[in-house]
Amino acid sequence: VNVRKEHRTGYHFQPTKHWINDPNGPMYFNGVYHLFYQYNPKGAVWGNIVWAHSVSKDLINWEKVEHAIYPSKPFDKYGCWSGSATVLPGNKPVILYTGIVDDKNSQVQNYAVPANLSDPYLREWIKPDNNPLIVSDPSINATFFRDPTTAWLGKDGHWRITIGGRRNRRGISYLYRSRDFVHWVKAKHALHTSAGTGNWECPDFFPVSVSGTNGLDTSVVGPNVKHVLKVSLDATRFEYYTLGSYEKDRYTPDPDMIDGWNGLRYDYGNFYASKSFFDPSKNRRILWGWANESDSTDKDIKKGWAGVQLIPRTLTLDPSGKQLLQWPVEEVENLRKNKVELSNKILNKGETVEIKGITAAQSDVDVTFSFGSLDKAEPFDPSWDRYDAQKLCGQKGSTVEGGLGPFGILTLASQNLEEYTPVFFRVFKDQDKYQVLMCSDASRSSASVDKTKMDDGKDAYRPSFAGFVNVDLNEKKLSLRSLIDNSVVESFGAGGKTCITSRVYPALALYGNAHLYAFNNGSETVKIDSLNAWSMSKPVKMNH
Ligand code: DQQ
Repeated sequence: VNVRKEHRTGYHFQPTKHWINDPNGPMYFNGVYHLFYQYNPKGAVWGNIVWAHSVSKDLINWEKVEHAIYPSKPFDKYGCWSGSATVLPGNKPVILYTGIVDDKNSQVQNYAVPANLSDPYLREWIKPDNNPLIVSDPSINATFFRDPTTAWLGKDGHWRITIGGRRNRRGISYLYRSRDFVHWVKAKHALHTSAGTGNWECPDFFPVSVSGTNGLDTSVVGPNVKHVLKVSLDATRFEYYTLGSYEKDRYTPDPDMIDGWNGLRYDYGNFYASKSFFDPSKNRRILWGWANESDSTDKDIKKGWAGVQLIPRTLTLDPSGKQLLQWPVEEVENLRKNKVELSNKILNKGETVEIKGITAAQSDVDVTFSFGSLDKAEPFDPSWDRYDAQKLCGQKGSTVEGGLGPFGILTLASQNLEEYTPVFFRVFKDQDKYQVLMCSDASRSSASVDKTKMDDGKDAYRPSFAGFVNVDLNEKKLSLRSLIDNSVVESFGAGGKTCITSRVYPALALYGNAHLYAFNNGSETVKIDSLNAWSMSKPVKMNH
């Protein structure tokens, strides 16, 4: 394969070539982080799926090792799909994954264990002969029965896992219990279900602390704990999560949670099949998500690769208890160099200021904007769909003048702004409160001839991704951090309350030709209180 370098990332995880999708079985074991992922060893399209495997000491520098799990037995002959790792007492890792057993995509759950626990990289994995561990019963549609989670241990000494599926249009998270991790019995009740959501892929279920920012081991329960259930919606390719309580092996979302399409999302952009794990070395919960390409399959094949893993994020509960916060793991900051700073810079309506001195194509930008008043916020039209931020951003883009906002940054911009991906805020007044819209708008991200059509004739996928930010504006400030990496723009609004990832394919703003600007197109003057930006080095080890 002749791999095209253009648009490959500098510091995001990707193999040297071919297709990747879901992160699988992330874990920390004896000083080493393990990332497995869905991989096609034969091409840049989905298929022939194996678990590729990379190891790291810091979540940023990765070393490739042998594929951990690949089709070889009747119970996984047609594919080794997603799953999770659990470190059992006695420090023994075990992987649960979905095996495809026929050409109809019938699914069973299997396990694999390291061949040699004293190998620090756990290169070789064994699939014992008592697989499969779990087969579907007649109440389950075997083609929608996949992606087992990390197991948690109940006070009764029994392990639990949940597995995604659906019954008609109802999304389901099946619950299984086991005393010995080998014999699994389906519980009478599912962990949770929700009508009308369609098939649930890659469920993730874990506790978060209500009294601090430490992450919790997956088995922790108690009064200071809330639970999170995240599901990936097969039908729309986005994920949503709820916060709730877990009792008697049932999960109940809190009353104010939206349990469906309009639910909270980890990321309002290109982010799917995510999975979290507890990192005991730093007492944190870490979230991994996959970002697919936003280009045609033809283009993926031509460039010889498709898909990246996003920068792992630390996950904590917002002090309000109403949502999660995400922030790039601190280790990514070790890649920062050539810091540039700006402070107290006024941006009047229509002003754009260039942030010079960094390699804008591969950078980390952290900025706080302030404004003197909220009075100019535009009224929020009651006819707008409160749950369709993306539609609103499509209408009210970065060039559409406003009152308070749009203001933000123009990432991956060409010198004369023929192309750019703006990440910005726009504040609306909605009766007695404010609505803060955050956008990451790919619609002008590429000046190439195919900007409206992809080369297979389909409309280019250049969405105006957006989400609302549930933030208190009392201090009249809004902060934004973006990790920019050639074809990735990963943004964190208001300290990680709202996150949006875009995949974009600039034609001009490549490498040294990419620029970064801050802008304001609202009539209210805004100030860059402080801006710090860095060029990002390439990790030393990324030898995939
Ligand atoms: N990808 C895997 C499945 C999972 C889906 C197959 C989600 O196990 O449901 O590659 O992207």
